[in-house]
Amino acid sequence: MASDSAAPPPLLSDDCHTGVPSRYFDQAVESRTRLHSNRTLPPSIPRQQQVPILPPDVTRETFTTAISELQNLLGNGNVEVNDKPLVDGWYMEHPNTHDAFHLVDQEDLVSSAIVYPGSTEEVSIILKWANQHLIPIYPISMGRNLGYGGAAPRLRGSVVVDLGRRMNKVLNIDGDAATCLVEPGVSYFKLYEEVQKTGLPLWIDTPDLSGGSVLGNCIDRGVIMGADCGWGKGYTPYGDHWANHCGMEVVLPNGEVLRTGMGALPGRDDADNPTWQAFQHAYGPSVDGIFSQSNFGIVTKMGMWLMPATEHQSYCISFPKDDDFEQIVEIIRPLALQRILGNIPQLRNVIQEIATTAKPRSHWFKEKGVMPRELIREIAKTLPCGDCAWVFYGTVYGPEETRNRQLEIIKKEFAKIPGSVFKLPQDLPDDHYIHSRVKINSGTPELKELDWLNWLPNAGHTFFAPITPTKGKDANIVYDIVTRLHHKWGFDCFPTWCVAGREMHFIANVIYDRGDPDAKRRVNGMMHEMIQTCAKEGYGEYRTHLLYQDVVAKTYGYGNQVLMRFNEMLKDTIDPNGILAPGRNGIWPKRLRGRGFELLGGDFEAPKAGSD
Ligand code: EUG
Repeated sequence: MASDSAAPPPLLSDDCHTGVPSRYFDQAVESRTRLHSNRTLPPSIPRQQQVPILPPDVTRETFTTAISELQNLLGNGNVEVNDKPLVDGWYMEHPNTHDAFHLVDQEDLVSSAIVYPGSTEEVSIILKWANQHLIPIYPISMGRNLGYGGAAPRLRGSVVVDLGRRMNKVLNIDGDAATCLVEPGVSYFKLYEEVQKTGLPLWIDTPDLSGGSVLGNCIDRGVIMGADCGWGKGYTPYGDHWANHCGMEVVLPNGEVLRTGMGALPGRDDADNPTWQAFQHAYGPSVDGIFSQSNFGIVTKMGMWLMPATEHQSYCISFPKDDDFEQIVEIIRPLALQRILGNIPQLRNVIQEIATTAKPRSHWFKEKGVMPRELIREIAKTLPCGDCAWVFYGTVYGPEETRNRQLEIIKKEFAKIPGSVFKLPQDLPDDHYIHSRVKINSGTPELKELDWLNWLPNAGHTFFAPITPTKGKDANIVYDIVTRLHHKWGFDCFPTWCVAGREMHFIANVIYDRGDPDAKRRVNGMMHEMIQTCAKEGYGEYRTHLLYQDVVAKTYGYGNQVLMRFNEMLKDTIDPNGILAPGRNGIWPKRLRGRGFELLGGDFEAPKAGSD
C-alpha cells in the first residue's frame, strides 16, 4: 500500500479506500511534494532480520502451514506475507506492514503477515483460525493511527487483519434520523463524499486530518478494535465521537457475532433493528465501552450520528503574554460549560502559527537546540498573528442572531485579557491556518494539519496527550512539566489544548527526525519521563503510542491495579487463548503475561523478538 513512486496519489474514485477524493487531489500532491522535499532517508532500506518476523511461540514451520491454510480459506490474494522492504510512505500512502512513524528500529514493530477479510463471516473465520494455531492477530481499520503506532501490531509478528481494504462501505445513511452505519474502511473523506452524493443537509465530524477510519477513530476514543484515526476528536458540536456513536457489530474472539444496543433485537424478518442507530442505551449492561481501547472484539460495523447542517462563524483570538495562559483557561471554562463555545475549540501555542506556514524549521533557525522563545517572538511579529503567545480558535453555530449574541459574550469575556485581539477569517490572508479550521469546524475534510510535519527532515511524530481539568492551575502544572521536559530532552514544544468542557485534552505534538537514532532515543526517554511526572501529579493520558501503553495503563493503578486485574479477568474469559491484539492498551492475555513482552520503561527497551 505504501508507495514511494512519483505516480499520483491514489483517488477514492479509483476504488482505493485509502485514497483522496478528486476535489482534494491538488492539496494532496502539494502536501506530498513538500514533505518529500525535506527527506534525506531513502524510501526504504534492506531488511536486516530474517523475514517474516514470527510471533512468539510459533515456529517457522507452524507459521508456514498456518498461512497456507489461511490462504485456502480466504483466497491467495487476501493473505500477504510481510517479507518485503518496509516503506514508510506518507499520510495518504501509508504502509500496513509496520509503524511508519517508528520510534524504535523500523523493523521492530512489524507484522508477520496481513490478511484482508471481505465480510464479517470472514472475520469470524480468521478468529477461529487464529485460535486453532495460537497465532496472535491485530485488527486495523485502515492503519492510519499515525503517531500512536500506525498499522503496527503491539506484539511483533502478529498477523495484521486489515479490515478496511475489502470492508469499506457506507452501509446506510438515514437522512431523516441523521445517522449512518459504516464499515471499518470508511474514511472521513469517504463518508463526506457519500453524504454529499445524497444531497442531504448533513455534516460529518472529522478530526484534524480526514484520511482516518470513522469507525477506528471512534473506538480508539478517538479502539480497538481496528484502531485508527485521523487524529483525536472532531471539532463540531458532535466532536466527541464516542458519545455520538450508536450501535456496533462485534466479532468476539471465538468468532461469534454480537450486536450492541438495540441491534441485539432482530428487526422484522431478521432485518437490522429499526432503532439500532437511534438509541444508545437499550437494555441490560452497556457493553459498548469494553470494545473501545481494548482487545475484546473486532468491530465490523458502527453507527454514527450525523449533524444537521447549520450556519457557522469561526474566529480566533490571540493573547500577548505566555503568562496569560491561566486566565485564558479560567475564561474558557464557564463559556464551555454554558455551551456558548459551540464546539471543541483549540487553544494553540504561537509556535504552531510558525509550524503551520509549512516552512521547515531550518528556514528560520539553523541550530540544533530548542528554538528560543525570543526567536519565536521575532518570527511571530512577521506573521498575521503578530507578537503573541497563544491563539484560540473557535466556531459558533446557528442562526445569525444566536451567533452574534454568542460572539458578543465571547469577545467581552476574553477582552478581560489586556492586548487580546479578536479576528474573523476575512481579516486573515487566504493561506492562513484559520481557513482550515473553518472547514474542520464545519465538518469538511482537510489535509492542512500535515504542514507542521515539514518542521524537520524525515519528520515523524507522536503525541503526548494528558487530560487536565479545564482549570488554570491544573493546566499550568501539566504545561510546565511538558515544556520543561521538552527543554531537557532537546525538542521544540508544540502545545495544543482541545477543550471538551470540564476537561481539556492537552496535545503535545512531538516531532522528530526518523533518520536520527539519537533523536528517537530521546523521544522515548522524554515520553517516559512525561508520563511518570504527570502521573505523580494526577494527570493521565487518554491514549498513547503502542510503545507506552503498558506504562500508561500502570499509571491507572488505583486500588492495587484493580482496573487492570479486572480487564485481565475479562480478557482471559473472552479470549482464553490470548489471540486478539495481545498487549493493546496494556492488556495482556494470561498466556503472554509476565514473560517480558511488557514495555515498562526505565531504560528504554525495544520490543522483544518472536521465537525462531
Ligand atoms: C490532535 C488531537 C488529538 C490527538 C492527536 C492530535 C490534534 C493535533 C484530541 O486528540 O490525540 C493538532
